[in-house]
Amino acid sequence: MVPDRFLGLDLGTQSLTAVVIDTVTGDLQQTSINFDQAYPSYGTTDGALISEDPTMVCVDPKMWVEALDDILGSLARKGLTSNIRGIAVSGQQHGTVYLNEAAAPCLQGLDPSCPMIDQISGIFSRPTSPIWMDSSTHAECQEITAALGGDAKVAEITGSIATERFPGPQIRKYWKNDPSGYKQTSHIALVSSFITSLLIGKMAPLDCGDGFGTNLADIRTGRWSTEALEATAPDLCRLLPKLIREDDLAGHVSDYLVRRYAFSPDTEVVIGTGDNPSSLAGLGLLGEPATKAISLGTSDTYFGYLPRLLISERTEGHIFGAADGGYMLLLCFKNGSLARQAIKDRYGLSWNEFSDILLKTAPGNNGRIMLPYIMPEITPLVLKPHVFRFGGLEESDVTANVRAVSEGQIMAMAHHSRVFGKKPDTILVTAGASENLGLLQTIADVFDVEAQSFEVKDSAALGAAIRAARWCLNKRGNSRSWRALTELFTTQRQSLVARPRKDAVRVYRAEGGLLDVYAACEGFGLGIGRKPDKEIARFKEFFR
Ligand code: XUL
Repeated sequence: MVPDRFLGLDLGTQSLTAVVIDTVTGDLQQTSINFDQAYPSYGTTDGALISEDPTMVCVDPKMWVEALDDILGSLARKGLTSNIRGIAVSGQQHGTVYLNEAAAPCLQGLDPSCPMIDQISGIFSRPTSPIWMDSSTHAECQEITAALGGDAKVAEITGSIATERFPGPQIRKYWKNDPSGYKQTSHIALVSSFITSLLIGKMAPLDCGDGFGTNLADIRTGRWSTEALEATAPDLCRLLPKLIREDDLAGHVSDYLVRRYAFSPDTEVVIGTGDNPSSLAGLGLLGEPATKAISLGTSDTYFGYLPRLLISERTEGHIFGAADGGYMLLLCFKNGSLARQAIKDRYGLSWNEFSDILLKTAPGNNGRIMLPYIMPEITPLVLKPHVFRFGGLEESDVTANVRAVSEGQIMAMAHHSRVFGKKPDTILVTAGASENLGLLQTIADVFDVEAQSFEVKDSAALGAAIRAARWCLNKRGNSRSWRALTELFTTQRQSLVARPRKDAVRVYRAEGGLLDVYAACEGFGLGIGRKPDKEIARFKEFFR
């Protein structure tokens, strides 16, 4: 059988992952480079540079360029590149890369005899890229909101209220703080379009999956919004990539990839997208609104497919584009695995021990709740880090803290996801922590739905490979559904399933249950509610 191979590249926060799929045999190969380990000279922690002010988080984009070269080299050494038919990129969302006039000619003329890193140092107008973990643009968010007429109006136009980590406020801050750097910028890429540009040797367009996560595009028309651009920075339209509504061809691999890594010159590169829209495709959720996904990655995200736009007035959650031209909804929780990891490390536990504690202790934790804002939080918006402990949660109590951090995070998802309407039929759980049965069971109990771990941990990289495959196969007249393609790479594998336990569901969801207590604790934590003592006392009385 002649292989029909497609490559998905996911440039995440902590690592770059390549997944090569073969749509003839169903074979899947994966390889990954961890940024902290491979590139210590960039000084990152968990892939990011957090400054003294914890709201400022950036990366030197040259590190990503090195990683791309290294992963392509490793695929070439394994003999995998020559018959790859199509490639697509998935990138951590919202990060911006600022390029100058030298960038376009440099990418076009890359010399295959030496690595990219030796050739691209002069193409950046800004040495660092703010990434999705940055929350330093609160003032700019307020300015944009005022110019556009309030939160609801910004959300109606762009799909989200003005959001600290999004490119619009980030670009505004750059223009305000460094007008001459802004002037020297001739192109602003997002991570997905930047990596795609490196593959095709020219400036790549941006898809609406990533483009709608900018506060700059109009979610109805799929074009850059003149109003939003004007509220952000002068002459911005000229700097942004072309915005594309549905999956399409970005170009063919550059001569550099052909000559340095033995790709065939016919290899097609499909437009890139954000890691969350990519996961949506990788999980087979395009066109499947009843199933939602929870990704337990660096950030935790809750997301799902939307066949049409939500028209309710909404100031929470985000609407992004989906690869089929539809939409997706998303909530992002920044203190995801980093907060769980901090608790696990604080008490010297292994992940198995962490999971066992969740399986063996009683749901509800006797009313003890943690709001683990170790870093500034995105949902709900918390700019000053603080860990709240309620209900007599003692720091010395290991099991209670494990349960409190896990329940706190999962209840935050259940509480805030109500903005998207009725609860899902099933939840697919993906990314690093999805193998943790204790977390899976807690998700099933808090949401009162079946929670299934998704067998392939790298659903974003798989999604990118599937997007490449689907577009290229369609073009050849061999069209396949999203679901058929996903199933080809997942059905044979055994996945973990957790079903909701009736008694536990009652503890969380009955009136006065832990979800109600959580809401009161969160209100207090945000400074908009009184102390939740009454709710906690009532819970302890009824749910012991
Ligand atoms: C989504 C978000 C994160 C990043 C990093 O809005 O900020 O999920 O995409 O993965």
